[in-house]
Amino acid sequence: MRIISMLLLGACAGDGGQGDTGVLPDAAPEDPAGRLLIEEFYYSGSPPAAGTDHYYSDQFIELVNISEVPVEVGGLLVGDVYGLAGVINNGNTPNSYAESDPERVYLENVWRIPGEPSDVLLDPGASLIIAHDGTNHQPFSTVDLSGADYESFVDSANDNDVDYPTVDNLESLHFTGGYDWLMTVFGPSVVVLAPEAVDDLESIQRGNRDLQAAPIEHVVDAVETLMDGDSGAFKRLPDAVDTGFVYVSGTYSGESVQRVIDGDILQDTDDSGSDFVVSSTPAPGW
Ligand SMILES: [Ca+2]
Ligand SMILES: [Ca+2]
Ligand SMILES: [Ca+2]
Repeated sequence: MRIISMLLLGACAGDGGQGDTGVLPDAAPEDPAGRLLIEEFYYSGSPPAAGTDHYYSDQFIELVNISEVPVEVGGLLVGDVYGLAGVINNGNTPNSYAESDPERVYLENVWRIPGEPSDVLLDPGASLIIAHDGTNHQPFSTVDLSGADYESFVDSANDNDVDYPTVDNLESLHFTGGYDWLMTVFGPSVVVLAPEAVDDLESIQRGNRDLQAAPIEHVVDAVETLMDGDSGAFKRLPDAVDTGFVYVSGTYSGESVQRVIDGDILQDTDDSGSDFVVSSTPAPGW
């Protein structure tokens, strides 16, 4: 069994941190629904630095256990949702399934935390970081993901992705990307699905793309980001999952979106537009 605990929680160890509140000793692990939230999502890529531009290998997703009991995260699915982020090129029009099939989410890529649910536990108040690449991205970025819990590793013949040995790999269930799990820097949407969703995934052909549709009842949490404030028509998530969206100031802005924390409580109204704020300092760990 793997137990992910509060090693990254230094900033919260003092008074008032989420980790201080009512942790039940020796509580039995529970499933993730209602207990696991996306705390931060960094997708925009870094401003030019150290001779590179268009640096995006530092993308990450951070999940937090907001409950008082350990949460079973083995088998958890994470995917990015099909659809344009906005009018990226002249003539782009909304192409998501948010309105045509609001009972499901349509995923371009699906990754899974290896193991049975009880094989991987996330302690109360602890965070779990999923990295594009589990390494220290300095000097190309300020983001250090060498302490990430998992990374997306694409095992391809030409070895373009790096398998960082100290960070466990996610299991690739469905991958349609290039040499790594690059989520669009214009603004992707991500869903976290309960392990049992794997039994209900359906392959959907969209032109030359093969998507995976999952019933929304399996959604544990989600975040919707789009290109800008005028891109609402491009929403990918149905209202039952997320009624709003959030956006950063631009591609390669080095900005992440972070969960609003009200006192000790992570705000969750199923509206990414009010539950997340833009931060100029992506902060894996919390
Ligand atoms: Ca990778
Ligand atoms: Ca690895
Ligand atoms: Ca964080």
